[in-house]
Amino acid sequence: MSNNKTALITGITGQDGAYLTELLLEKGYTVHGIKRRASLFNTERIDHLYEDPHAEDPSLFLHYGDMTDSMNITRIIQETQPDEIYNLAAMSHVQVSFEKPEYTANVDGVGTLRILEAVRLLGMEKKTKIYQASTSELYGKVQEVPQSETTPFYPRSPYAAAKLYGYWITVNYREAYDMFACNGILFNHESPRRGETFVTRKITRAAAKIALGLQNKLYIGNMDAKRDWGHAIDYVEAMWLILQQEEPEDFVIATGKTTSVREFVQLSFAEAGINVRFEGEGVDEKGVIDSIDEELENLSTFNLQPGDVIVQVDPRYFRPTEVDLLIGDPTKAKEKLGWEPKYDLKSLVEDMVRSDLKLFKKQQTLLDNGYEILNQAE
Ligand code: NDP
Ligand code: GDR
Repeated sequence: MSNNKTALITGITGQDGAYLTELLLEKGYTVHGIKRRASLFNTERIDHLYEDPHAEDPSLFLHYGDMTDSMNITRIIQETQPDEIYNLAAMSHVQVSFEKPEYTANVDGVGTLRILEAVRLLGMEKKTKIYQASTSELYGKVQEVPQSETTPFYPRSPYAAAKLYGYWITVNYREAYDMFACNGILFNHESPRRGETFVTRKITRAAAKIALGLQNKLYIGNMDAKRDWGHAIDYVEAMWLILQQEEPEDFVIATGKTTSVREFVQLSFAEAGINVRFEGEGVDEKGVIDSIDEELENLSTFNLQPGDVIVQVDPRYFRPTEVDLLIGDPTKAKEKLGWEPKYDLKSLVEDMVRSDLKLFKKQQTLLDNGYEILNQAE
């Protein structure tokens, strides 16, 4: 049932864009999304939601666009007349931002300004509410824990520095032009739809592939880093709640618990049936098979046995400046938004590993039947 509200989502093809689209369609919104032109299809995460534009009364529409193109963004906002804009588009990979700093600043920083300024230019300040995808990366070098809405920022990457601009320009437009523009300061959130090069998904994919005998080792970076990991399904609900408030405000969204990358590796492999213990230190640290669940023993084409190394540190994945410890304080969100996450770390890991096992079982079936599979980047 339509609720007569229209939302525009930038970054609709990403992890959060896909879950948010599902949520808004369920709530009866008409949803418009901006996708980038690519030489290959890039709408895999939302294909199950897409309706033929020729169908009767469709509620999801996609528009070609780019955060670096002001005129394109302004035209799409004018044409779609959204009640709510969710600005999720970003070059969102912290390590890649060290390699593409200027582009990251343009998309993640100035891109936010382009949205705000388009709304102002079109005289839609009183009509359109804006959600800005801010991040726990803003806290960077630890100033205090847990991190709340009042904790000082100290960005540690070109990504975080660009997002810092996005955060403050959102606050500035809210104060200068009385716009309903809010920052959600979201801590890491993951899911089976998480991009394959973020650490959690890289780990759950490796755990699944190793358990199925499709891979024999996971190469990883800094396992001492600690993150406050939640499930994207819970976090997109918070985005929506932030725009349903009487007053525009900024909110920290987090679980309040932190876990090291090393522990995430152990939990994920255990979920796939392999118990891992760690030996050695620093770059010499290794994850060794402690035991393998009985039903897995015959599965490995690499004939992996207890004592074999399956996790190895590769300094290639170290960052020039690292964020060591993130742990969020979601008190304000709980009190004002009534937000409460439904997933904990255990159910998140279960969801991701089971989904990757399913995915790679499909691939295994193809391989067993003589079909070649294109290798994806690890
Ligand atoms: P993803 O990387 O999965 O998705 C990013 C989206 O932005 C994709 O749709 C991508 O398109 C799009 N995009 C990238 N560059 C451009 C561009 N130049 N013009 C238009 N679109 C572009 O990120 P998530 O879904 O995980 O995150 C959503 C937002 O939330 C991001 O802004 C991220 O920085 C922020 N964030 C994420 C957190 C997390 O833990 N996931 C935590 C806190 C903040 P394409 O599919 O074509 O690449
Ligand atoms: P992050 O997520 O940088 O927190 O940004 P990521 O999963 O990339 O890294 C988390 C931590 O794991 C360490 N790490 C590795 N990271 C990757 N990607 N690959 C590895 O092999 C690896 N080994 C160890 C990292 O050094 C880091 O400490 C994510 C993104 O979604 C941002 O867009 C978002 O703003 C923040 O979360 C909150």
